[in-house]
Amino acid sequence: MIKGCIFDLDGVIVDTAKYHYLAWKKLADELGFEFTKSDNERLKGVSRMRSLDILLKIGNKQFDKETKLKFAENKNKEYLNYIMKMTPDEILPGVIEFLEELQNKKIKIALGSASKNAMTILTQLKLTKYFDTVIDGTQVSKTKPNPEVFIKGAQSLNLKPEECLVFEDAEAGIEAAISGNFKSVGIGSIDNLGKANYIMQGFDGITFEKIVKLIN
Ligand code: B16
Ligand code: MG
Repeated sequence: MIKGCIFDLDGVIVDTAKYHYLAWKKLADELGFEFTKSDNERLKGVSRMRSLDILLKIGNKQFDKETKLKFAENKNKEYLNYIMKMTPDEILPGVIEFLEELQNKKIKIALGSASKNAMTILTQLKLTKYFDTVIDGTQVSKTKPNPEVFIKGAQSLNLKPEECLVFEDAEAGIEAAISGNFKSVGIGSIDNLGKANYIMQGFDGITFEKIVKLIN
């Protein structure tokens, strides 16, 4: 029986990928190489430092650790300029209705995100009141596909993994859910999320009750 839901943030609750793209692109421009929107797909769900490594590989550039930390810090400052201008209008369609349905049904709610900015984003979107617990990039040492973020989420909700449903838009996130023994819903395409128990385009028009029936 599902007693809790664990949500990824970027690509599930809000599209912050477009701001990550603009901030990483600024760094690529400064370093003199092209970074496309299709390249940006490879950074979804990936931690900040791992994202930087992928970006530098695309540009065929190498730097020492200290320089890389400075690049990541500058990118994050640029990213936060966008994040601080976000409003609740940017919450993806159907998300609030879905969270309210969960609250009404006494289903526990967790966030499980790789982002170190997750609390800032939830605050900007006025969503903190819905979450019983928030596990973010500041609390995990192993990134998805390792299930650590979801396992910590379930533990914090006092639930077993098999009692939780994970919502994820990244392939690594679905893999993390499966390896942690969670049921999962993929938000996006069957091409990369085919291993999820159920796949949908978003929360618009969908209910928790319907999903539970479909995955059982
Ligand atoms: P930050 P998620 C992820 O969020 C993003 O998809 C990914 O592109 C980003 O690099 C990562 O957070 C770290 O973000 O730089 O804010 O710590 O999908 O796990 O909610
Ligand atoms: Mg995501």
